[in-house]
Parts: sequence; structure tokens; C-alpha cells
Amino acid sequence: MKKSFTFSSVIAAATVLVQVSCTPTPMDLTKANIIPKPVSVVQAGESFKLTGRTNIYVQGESAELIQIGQFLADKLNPPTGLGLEVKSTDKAPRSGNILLVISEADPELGDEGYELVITPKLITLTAGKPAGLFYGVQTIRQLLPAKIELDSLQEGPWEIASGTIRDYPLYVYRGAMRDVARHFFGVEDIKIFIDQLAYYKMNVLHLHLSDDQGWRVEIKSWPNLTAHGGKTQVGGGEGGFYTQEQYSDIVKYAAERYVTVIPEIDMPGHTNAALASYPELNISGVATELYSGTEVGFSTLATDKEITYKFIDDVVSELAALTPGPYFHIGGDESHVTKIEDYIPFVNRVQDIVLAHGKKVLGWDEIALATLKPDATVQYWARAENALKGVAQGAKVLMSPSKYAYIDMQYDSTSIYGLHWAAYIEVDDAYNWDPATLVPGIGRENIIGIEAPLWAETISNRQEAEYLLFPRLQGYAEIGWTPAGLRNWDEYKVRLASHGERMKAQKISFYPSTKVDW
Ligand code: TNX
Repeated sequence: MKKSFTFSSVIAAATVLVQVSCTPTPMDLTKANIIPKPVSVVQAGESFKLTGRTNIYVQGESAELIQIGQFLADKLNPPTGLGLEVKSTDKAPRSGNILLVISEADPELGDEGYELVITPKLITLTAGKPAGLFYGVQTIRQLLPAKIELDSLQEGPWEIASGTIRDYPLYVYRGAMRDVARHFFGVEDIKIFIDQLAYYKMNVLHLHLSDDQGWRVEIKSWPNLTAHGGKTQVGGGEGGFYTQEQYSDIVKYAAERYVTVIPEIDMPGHTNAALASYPELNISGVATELYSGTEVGFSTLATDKEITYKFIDDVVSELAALTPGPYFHIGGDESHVTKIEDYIPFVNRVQDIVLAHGKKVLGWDEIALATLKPDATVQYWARAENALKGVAQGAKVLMSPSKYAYIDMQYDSTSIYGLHWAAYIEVDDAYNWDPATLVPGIGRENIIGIEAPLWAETISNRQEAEYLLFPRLQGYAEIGWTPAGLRNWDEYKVRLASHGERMKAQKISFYPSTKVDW
């Protein structure tokens, strides 16, 4: 017993020595594997070291900046054990510290950009707005060894190469969609996902809250939507829904990470869960049965009944009140059993309801068949001619082309989850496209950004979702953030490979694609 103890301690000690001697001090900042790739990185050939004396100083007393500093401290303290504290200051701190500053002197950084200056003495993170500081904090995390992502105490040293990073996003909208209707995902799963989005500087979470298979958010004036319509999901499981309190908790958690939540209530199609809950919403006046299959395009609200618009007004009113973000997503896709002469006036009227509740309209590309209201945005997923109709009406386009950006598509024919009706999308295919040149007639100036939708017919828990999300989400994050001219698969795949260790440390169940040398 004693002997084997001694033996294993020797092995353990040797392992630590090997690890320490194998991790040379980082001296070249341009070798850091940051995703998304920053706009500019200049190296200075030295390094900064976190020590037991390092603290995080924020300029002034702003609660928001203190919260960002605390976010960084909470990430660094468990693995380093260094006990970094957040302090407010109005002057440059002593050597060995991290300083967070808001300054409007550098307009190029915009609302989300930051500059990170690392010297052997100090890390100075400057931004025009708090969101930029938050993204600079994510960069600091990625500059440290992968084990910084673990929540248990790890061996140092904790060093960062010196130099300057200047960085800001290409697009204002960098999002992903979670379909919580086909299979329900609880608050904890969504919060973990929000952290994953923020880690890669993504800033929108679109929640697909209703579909044929389930209604997933409490509407107090129409309680049967969730009491009945929330009770199942694909495959016949028990489903579920968010209470308004839980929904607000998600919105707040996201906002603290500079992620805007966009609620989607899909209509007039994809509405069986509502039609099963309230007979009066049906053309026939008779409630349908709950549905747990995966067909699309068979349901429609009764577009010529007044009660339908009362229903929509109530739903939009309650959700808009819980939604600080600017958009309300009205769906509008695949309404195959709604006549086009009913669909168009329906979409026109629903847009007015959304505007009346102070939100901008977002909808799948089919909504461009109607007369778009000012500030409406069309989400291009299927038909370029619809997106072009939107542009012709002065609308902006959100790029989610199913052949490239549908993160529910399988990687290849051996993938265990996912669909392949649009394409097989390997990790390189997901990365190798440019939203601004994909559709002739839709250019950079028409596009607000990109979104990767994760439809959930084939996935029912966090691990299954992560298999489809990772490692493609990183590519979408980079497409949204980094200028197209700086992106190149051969260089990117090396950075992505280095994120394998980070994903493992974060307990992400990613798909180890053979396109990447992990
Ligand atoms: C098409 S994308 C749909 C969804 C499905 C998805 C599966 C869109 C606007 N409609 O209802 O879940 O394909 O990939």
C-alpha cells in the first residue's frame, strides 16, 4: 500500500514537471489561438504573469463595469487559486494588475470593440462601451492556457504574451437559434448555451418558442397554451415550458452577458400546439390533437377570425413586455395550408400588432411576400428570391442559408443526430462561405448579420445539441465577427484544433470532425 502510494506520487510529480517544462512562457501574441480571429494583433516579444498580487481594477464606480470585472475574476479564480479581487480606481494601478477602462477617444472600436494592451507590467483593456470590455474579457480567457476553463485548482504559471489587440465586429447581429418546441430544453441548458455564445462573442439568442409539437412560454391570458399545448414534444415525451418568471430569468442572464433574446412565435403555420389548446383558433372551430411527429406545413391559424388577432395581440403584448431587445420574430415559414391570399393580409396585420407593442418585425424569408413594414428584417433560410423581395422593399436581411448555416444539418452520412434535407455540412463547409457574396443582389450593406438555427427534431438533451453545435458554432461566430479578408480555413482549422482542449475543459460534447487535427 505504502509502496504504491510512493510510486504514484513520483509519477504524479514527474507529470507535473513534464507539464511545467512543456509549457514555455508565451512570447508571441500573434500565435494565440483566438476565435473569432481579432481584427489586429501586434506582438511585443515579452509576457505578463498573473500572480497572487494581481487584482482587477475598473475605472470609476460603475456597477456595470464592476460586474464585468467580477465576471473575469469568477472565471480566473477557481483554476488559478490567485484570489483576484475587483476594485474601482481613478488612476493607473501598480505593476502586475489588470485595468478595465471605458473611453470614447477611439470611435473605431464602436459599440462592441475593445483594445487590449498587454505589457509585462499591466494588462489594460479599453472600450467605448461595456460590451466591448466584456468581449475583451473573453479574449483574455482565451489567451490563457486551456486549463483556465476548469473550475478546480490547477498548476500555473498563468502567463500571456505581450502586445496589442484591436478588435471589433463585422456584423451587429451574431446569433444562434434554439428550437425548444420540438424538444424542450430547460433553463439550465439555455444558460449554459448563453455562456457558450458569449465565449465566442455572439450576441443574439433567438428562441423558437412555439411550433406544432409544443408551446413553451407561459401566456397568462391564454393559460391553456402551456397547460395543454406544452405537454408533449417530438417522440411523445413530456415537453415542458418556461413560466414568465423563468423566461425573464433567461433574458436577464443573457443581458448580463451582452446577449439579446429574441422570442419567436411562429404563425400562421407551425401552430398545432395552439390549435390543440383553443378550438376557437381553428378554421373548423374544433381543437386538434396534440402532435409529436416531425411533419411540417400542416397547421394554420384561422386567418379570417377576429379572435385570432386578439390572441396574437395578447401573446405579443405579454412577451414584448418581458423582452428588452428590439425584435419580435413572427415566424411565417412553411404555411403550406394557408392560402397566399390569406397569408399576405395576415402577415401585414401581425406586423402592425408587433409595431404597436414597440418591437421591430423579424420573420423567415416568406414574410417578404407581404408588404413589409419599416424596420422589418427578413431571415433568409430557403429562397433567395424572397430575401431579394425583402431587399427591394428596403428591408435588411439576416443570413441563415440552410445549406451553410443550418446547424441541425448532419456533418456527413455517418452523423448520429441531425437532418440532411438541405445539405451535409462539414466543419469546413460551415466556415467557408461569405454572407456578403452568397446571393447576388444581397451585399454587406443589406445584411445585419448571421444566425445559425438549431432545429431540434433529432436532439433531446444538452449532449445531443452540443454534438451538432460544436465545433461548427465557432465558425459562425468568426463569420459574424471577423472581416472576410482575414478568414482562411487552413489557418482557422489550427486555431479550432486548439479549442478542442478548451471544449473538453468546458465539458462540451463536441463532434471530433476528421477535418480538424485535434
Ligand atoms: C425547416 S427553417 C423549418 C423548420 C424545421 C427545419 C429542419 C424553417 C423556417 N422551417 O420547421 O425544423 O426545416 O431543418
